Amino acid sequence: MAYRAGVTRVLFFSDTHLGLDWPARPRVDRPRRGDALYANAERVVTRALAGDIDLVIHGGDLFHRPDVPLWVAERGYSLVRRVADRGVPVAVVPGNHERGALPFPLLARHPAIHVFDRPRTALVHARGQRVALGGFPYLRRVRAAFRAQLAATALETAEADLKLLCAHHCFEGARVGALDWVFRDADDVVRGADVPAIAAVLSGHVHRHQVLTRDLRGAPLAAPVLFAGSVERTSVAERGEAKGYLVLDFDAGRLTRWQFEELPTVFFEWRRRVLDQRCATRSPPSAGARTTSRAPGGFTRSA
Ligand SMILES: [Mn+2]
Repeated sequence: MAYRAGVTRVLFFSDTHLGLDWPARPRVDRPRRGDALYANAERVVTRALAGDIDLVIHGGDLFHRPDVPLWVAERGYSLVRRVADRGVPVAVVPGNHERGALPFPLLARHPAIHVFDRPRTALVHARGQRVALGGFPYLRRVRAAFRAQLAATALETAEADLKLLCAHHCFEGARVGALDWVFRDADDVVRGADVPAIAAVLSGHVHRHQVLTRDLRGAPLAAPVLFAGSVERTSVAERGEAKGYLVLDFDAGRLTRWQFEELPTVFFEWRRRVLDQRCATRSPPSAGARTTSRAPGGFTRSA
């Protein structure tokens, strides 16, 4: 994408799920989805440092669990700090897999890292523009609470040239799964009518990349709701989905251009090799490989 002066360029990614299938000392020698998730998160960070990105937002589920081991937290935060250390502000929304609170929060402390650990608005400067980033952590039954949470961020009344809401929730009309499930009116789905009139809503949680511009009755949303999707497949339900991240251009407080940049995915190669390995042995280990029993001969890692 050609770069134009005066435009604020935002890189948005989410659902990196660091820690999923990422054992420190694997008992079974097989490809790990954890390595694939980390590799793609690192590709996104490399892209963020290309020089044209003014601001980076992570839409949540940075980590797969609220209690990841320290080494996983250190690797994840070091990716985020790599961006912040270059003076590019980063905002992170705690997701449902983090139970609304990032692990080892002190590791995220950095003047250029903004964590929505409670409803708040962070003001950052990018290319002479005042950018207001509002957000609040994932919470259950958001539908009834959304307007109050949004008000508590004070995003809508902030003095800024560009306003973005960072979220980790389902929004009305979002679709997931091979059967194209549509989120409608459950208590964990945000109403289309509650979307505020700002430049854009950037949300994690929904692992399929998509952009919503209308509610389920066809009425235009007050702002586009963009999902970057997960950086790699986390389950077979995501088959058929391209994986990647979004590069968004904002001009005069409005979204003027968005581009989905695709990442390589090795999920099906991983799955084929795991199934091959299971077929090659008469007593296969469990898929999670978290068993206490010894792996059968030939499976134990020698190094
Ligand atoms: Mn997720």
